Amino acid sequence: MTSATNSALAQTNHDLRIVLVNPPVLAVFEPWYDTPDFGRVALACLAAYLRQHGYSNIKIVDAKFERIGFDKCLSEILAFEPDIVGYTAFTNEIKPAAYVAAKLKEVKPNILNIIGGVHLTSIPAKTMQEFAMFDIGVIGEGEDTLLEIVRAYEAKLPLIDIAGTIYRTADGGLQQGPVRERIMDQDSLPMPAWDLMKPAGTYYVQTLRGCPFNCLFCMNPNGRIARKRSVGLIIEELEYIINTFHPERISFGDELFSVDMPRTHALLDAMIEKGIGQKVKWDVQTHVRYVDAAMFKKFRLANVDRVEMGIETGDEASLKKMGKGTNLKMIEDAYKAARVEKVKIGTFFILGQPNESSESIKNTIKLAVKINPELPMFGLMTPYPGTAIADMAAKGEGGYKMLSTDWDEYNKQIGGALAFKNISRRQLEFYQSYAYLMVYLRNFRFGALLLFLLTYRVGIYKFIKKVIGGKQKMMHGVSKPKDYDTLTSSTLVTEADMIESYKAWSKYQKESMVSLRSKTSVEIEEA
Ligand code: B12
Ligand code: SF4
Repeated sequence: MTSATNSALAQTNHDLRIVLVNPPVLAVFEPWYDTPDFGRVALACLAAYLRQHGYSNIKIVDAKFERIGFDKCLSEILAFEPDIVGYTAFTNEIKPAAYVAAKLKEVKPNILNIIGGVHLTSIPAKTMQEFAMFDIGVIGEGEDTLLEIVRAYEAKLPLIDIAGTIYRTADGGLQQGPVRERIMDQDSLPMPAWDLMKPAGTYYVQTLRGCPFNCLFCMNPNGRIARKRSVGLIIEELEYIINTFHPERISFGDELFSVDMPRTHALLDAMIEKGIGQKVKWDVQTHVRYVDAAMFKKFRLANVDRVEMGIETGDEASLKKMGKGTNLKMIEDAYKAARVEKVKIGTFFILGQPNESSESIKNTIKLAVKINPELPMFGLMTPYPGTAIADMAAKGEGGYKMLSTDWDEYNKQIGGALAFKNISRRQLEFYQSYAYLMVYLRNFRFGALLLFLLTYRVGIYKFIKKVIGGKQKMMHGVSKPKDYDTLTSSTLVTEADMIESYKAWSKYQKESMVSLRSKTSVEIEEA
């Protein structure tokens, strides 16, 4: 944008009306995700940034958190009379987002529909082709890009050439703007606008963006440089949330909470000093490489409720190929250290690793039983676009066969997107249930098993129905709005597109960090 445009914009009133939307769910499969007691961080971050730049007519409609369906979501958006509506979507949320956007266009064709979030980021051109109701897409980190779109829209400038966007050209084609550099100085961003959401039971707080690893199943949306907020600002956000909303829990949403261990010690010291852990339950997700005896001791002193780590598999050969930078010894050492300090642990495992066999799954279950996490989680491999797994599945490598690019099927617990050559889908689903049972039963945790069954009863019922019924599709039998399938038909994405999306995202990932690597003096952890 030119300086002339910028000064013209500085004089405007910023009376644009903007709604930011987390779309409703089609059906409740996993109550924790589908009827969450927490709002979507991305929307709070974007709203805060717009507000910091003078746009105060903003409404957040977080349909999942507010537990509202499509009709209510639409009426809430329309009641605000927006000029611009922005949608966020993971892959399993893109069709519901597209449905809301299409319905809005039917009644208000002039509303500008913007789509952002990890799905659009991972496969931008195809998403825009597949879903014509989106006018423009935002690739990657959204704050600056959204602000530039809003400013250009307000100034009635064509929405072209803005870095980090994919937009429609006058002749009906698609064009990508220049690559948007990532925001190195995360302290320059305002605190998420939590005040624009209803008070929640749980708050996800982000202390950094990025992760140095390169797991086959993850697109690592924030890039391989961990960009951190400073301890003072994090404490400020924690205290604000606790004192204003009195939540039950704060979950740190970082990919790797303790990736910078000295900084983590400093943060935990500050939390201990302020007694944060006495005021609220809190948990983190991190990586076995970045925890040790001293760290767990500090976690205990800070009164952590649970430390969660992605273990993924108990098979050494699979671990080696995964790109996570771990091995069995590292995993077992981390869990021993946690046990010494009596810190509760949660673990994520993924069944369906490349060339997975009954043998390698048994290794995973054996490890899970041995480390006996308080909260075990076993997902099924899902070929999210932009990942090496999707690339392999599309090429028929790794023992995979792609079943579907119907994004509604892209759920890690019971989705039906992938088939496996060495092992049938039903066998895999059987192992998934068996794994949960083994962890609880072999460790004589009968009460915990009962609690688990009660908590996840809806998902378990749907899962059993699907397995017994022999249905591969998760969405089988789910009732949808009657025009849902027509408005969100999703047949356009092919295996070749998935291969291309992996290539394109790997390239974008690198380019969005080129100058950060040379500019920053902040220490960078590379795997
Ligand atoms: C924390 C987290 C969660 C939390 C969310 C908590 C919350 N309140 O938001 C929980 C645990 C609930 C969760 C659940 C799931 N998650 Co999750 N999650 C993450 C994680 C670690 C961080 C996400 C985050 O909040 N980032 C911080 C915000 C600020 O970043 P952001 O969301 O990317 O938003 C920025 C940009 O994307 C963009 N943007 C986003 N939306 C929009 C909208 C507009 C209009 C614009 C302009 C820009 C824009 O701007 C934002 C600010 O820069 C990511 C990994 C990661 N590093 O991102 C995985 C990740 C997003 N999750 C993933 C998945 C798969 C899931 C599940 C589907 C798992 C499952 N059950 O199958 C569920 C979905 C639940 C649901 N349907 O609601 C995948 C998504 C892959 C994909 N292609 O979909 C990721 C990438 C992890 C991975 N390893 O693959 N998740
Ligand atoms: S450790 Fe792996 S799964 Fe976790 S955020 Fe990093 S790359 Fe993704």
